[in-house]
Amino acid sequence: AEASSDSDGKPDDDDDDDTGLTEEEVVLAKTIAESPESEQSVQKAALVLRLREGIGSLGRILKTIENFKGIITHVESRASKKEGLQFEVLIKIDMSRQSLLQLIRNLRQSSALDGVTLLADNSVSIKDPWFPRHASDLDNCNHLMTKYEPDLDMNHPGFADKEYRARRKVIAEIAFAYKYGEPIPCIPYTETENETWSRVFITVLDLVPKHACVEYQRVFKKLQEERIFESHRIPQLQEVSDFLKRNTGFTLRPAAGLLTARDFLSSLAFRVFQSTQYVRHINSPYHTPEPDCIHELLGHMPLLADPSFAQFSQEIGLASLGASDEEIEKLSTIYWFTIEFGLCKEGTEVKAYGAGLLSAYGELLHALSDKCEHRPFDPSTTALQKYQDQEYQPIYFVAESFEDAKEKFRRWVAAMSRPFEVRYNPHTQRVEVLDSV
Ligand code: HBI
Ligand code: FE
Repeated sequence: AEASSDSDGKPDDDDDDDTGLTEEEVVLAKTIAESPESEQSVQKAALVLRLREGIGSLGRILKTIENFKGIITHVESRASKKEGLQFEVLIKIDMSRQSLLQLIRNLRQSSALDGVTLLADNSVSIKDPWFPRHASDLDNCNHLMTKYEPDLDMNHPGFADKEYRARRKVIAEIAFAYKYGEPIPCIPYTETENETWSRVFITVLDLVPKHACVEYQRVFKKLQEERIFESHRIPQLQEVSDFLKRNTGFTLRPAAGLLTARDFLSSLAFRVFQSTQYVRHINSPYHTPEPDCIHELLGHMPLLADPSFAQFSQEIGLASLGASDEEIEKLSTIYWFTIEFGLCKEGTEVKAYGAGLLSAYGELLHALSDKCEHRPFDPSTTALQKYQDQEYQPIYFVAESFEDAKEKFRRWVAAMSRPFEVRYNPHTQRVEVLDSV
């Protein structure tokens, strides 16, 4: 099934090209270059080949990939619909960009691998950056950053808790298996998990009226009225996703943990928020250095249902598509100091709108105290501010309003180096690329 979903369904990607190969010789090929990284960096690719002389030629292909120092992570084969002993093979590889280009060139010429050919037109996605064009493409954007996980980090409160680690695994599997368009599986949260939620929920209830921006408060109330936010149980991602959809068109998809910044930001372009579904360890209810669903729900959900904030979020996502690594780093930093830790003016007061503040008692009070520095939000300087994710921020950026932040951000994005423009078409839910070269 994986092979067919990778090769079918996108007829417009399979243009005839000018390699001079006949239809018979040519194979369906799809290269998914997942990031426009530097030549040496390892990237993921998927190739679909048609083998004209039986499955036996697969050995030669694998050997060739090995020669290019590619690491094969997945192989699938199926009989081709074409006449005779023909097969289609899906091969996923991790490979340096340079070798990948060479391999594709080789497969294209087909002399080295007689009987095996590759439709080469998709290798433009190697030349040009690949990025998702539709929310369904986010199925390919689930690359985890292994940073702070209970299995890996001795300082994680769940490190020594076998049961917790097993629970995390079960919930992570749901995210890995998730495909676009499916309902988000319901997780019957345990009593302990609901208890952790309750504790945080009560502290947030306490802080919201005084410190959260009005937009957050308005939606928070609505979530309570609709009985989605209740103190005794963790809401299910699907019901929250439906709520967002009704309000701003945002939807959720389950994420197994911290994603790469590129993958995480790209989903925002489609008004999709990648949300974790597991719960922090009960021993550390008020602080978690990795995102968990309590942070996503209490921190992010209210503002994703606010039209102006939703627009701002999507624009950060759109700016990230096809951006260079340096630009992704800048956009992550802006994301960090706005969506995660942003403050905004409200009359003469300063309020919190960042999710990392609104879901964490300690840092919220710190951010609004005189123990830190407040600077005006300005994308060009904010983007260069170093941030760290283990302790409270020493500096926060204050926006005049979401509208003002959006206006400033737009002007900054216009000066980015990308040689094309992207535009989201809400009717088709596709990103359209407007070439400016
Ligand atoms: N992944 N699941 C998840 N949640 C985040 O908040 C998140 C992420 N990956 C990267 C990331 N945040 C930061 O780099 C942002 O600054 C983009
Ligand atoms: Fe977050």
